[in-house]
Amino acid sequence: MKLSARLSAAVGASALVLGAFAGAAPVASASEQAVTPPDISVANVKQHLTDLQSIATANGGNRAHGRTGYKASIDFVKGKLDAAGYTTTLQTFTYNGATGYNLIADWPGGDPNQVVMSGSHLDSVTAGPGINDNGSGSAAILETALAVSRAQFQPTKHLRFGWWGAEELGLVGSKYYVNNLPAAERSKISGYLNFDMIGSPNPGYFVYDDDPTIEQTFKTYFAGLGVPTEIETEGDGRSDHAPFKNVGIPVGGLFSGADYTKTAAQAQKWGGTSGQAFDRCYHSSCDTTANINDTALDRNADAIAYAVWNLSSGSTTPPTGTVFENTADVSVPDNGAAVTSSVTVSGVTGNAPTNLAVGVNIVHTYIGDLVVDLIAPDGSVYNLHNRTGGSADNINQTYTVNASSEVANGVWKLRVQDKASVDTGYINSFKLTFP
Ligand code: DTR
Ligand code: ZN
Ligand code: ZN
Repeated sequence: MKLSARLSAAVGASALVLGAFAGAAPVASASEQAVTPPDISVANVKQHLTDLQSIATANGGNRAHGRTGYKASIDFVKGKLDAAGYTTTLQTFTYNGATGYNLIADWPGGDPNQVVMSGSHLDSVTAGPGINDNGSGSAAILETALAVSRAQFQPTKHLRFGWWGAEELGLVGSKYYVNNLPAAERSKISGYLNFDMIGSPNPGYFVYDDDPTIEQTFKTYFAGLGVPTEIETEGDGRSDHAPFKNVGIPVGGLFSGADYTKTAAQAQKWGGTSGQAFDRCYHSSCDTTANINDTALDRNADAIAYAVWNLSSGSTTPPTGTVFENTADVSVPDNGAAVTSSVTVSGVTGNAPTNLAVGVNIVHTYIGDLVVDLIAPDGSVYNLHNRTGGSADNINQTYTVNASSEVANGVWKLRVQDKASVDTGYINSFKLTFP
């Protein structure tokens, strides 16, 4: 169970809640409409990729952990950030007998107790230069950071960027960073945005389905472009957002696909080639500057800037709130028995409030199949969803429940039952916020 201040969803179709925190977040006021960041020049991002390619070429063909090409990559990124006014920190660790490096860059200013962090792994595999995996994410957040400097952007929240080492060996650098971050510092990170492979040559447009506010921010951006997105469901644990998520920090991110094959339906909505991998050069020597789709890189880089600007702006004073959350996935049997996800509430005096915020995140391909109930510690049932929504995907919503007749402390359950055949899904998270 986790207690932490968290971003919470209340994002309208056109407006954005700018980084509201725990509790039933206020609906965006007129003054909190989305802010428009500067355009991120894809030419600048591609120039960074060309420079990373040159570094790999000059260092044995790769930028892998423990090789000279990785340290040269770190020095390249650090030099640009130092020149742009960032406070940079080089964090070293040892893995497989070699020194690894994380680069952390803080943009001076903003509330140090509300940190919006963006990160990408900078290392490649030994087989090649790693331009899409993950020069693309590294270069895009680098150019976003430089755009912040050029604009002398002064958001409400503090901006931090990270470039991770040894991701390819098991998220080693990002794990080291999170594991060595004191709990008090972790709780200051209001969101971590991860970008790993965002320029795939046969691209998809995938949005991480973790923190609802971050997810909706990206969806709002792509909706504005008229570009459909899909939920990135196979990424859990597959990149550097995992160590942050595992300690309760809200996470999100973008992904354009790796070695999985693009379906005909996906080619219909995104173009490209069905029956072919999103990136045929994944972890291969051909992952060079020729292995990039400029449109995907451009769109994703601009989406990063949109999220950084919007999640760090706004004057919303985070309301207090105590969060109890269970993020363990619980599979929902197709047309089968009900399943539950539980949280144990403790330390809350008296009864639950009239506005108990119940955060529900269910990944499912036909929410009209579902009955969703909140079960109080005494067994009282509060129905949240009763087979509405038809063929829509996923329930990602915060319900406000008048639970004032219930004693707050005890085991609360989210009960989900799929009552029709074919479509399936799982409980992704269940969260109670006591204002
Ligand atoms: N593990 C990443 C590539 C990767 C594979 N699936 C996902 C999902 C979400 C983000 C990244 C990935 C790597 O090879 O670096
Ligand atoms: Zn990789
Ligand atoms: Zn990667």
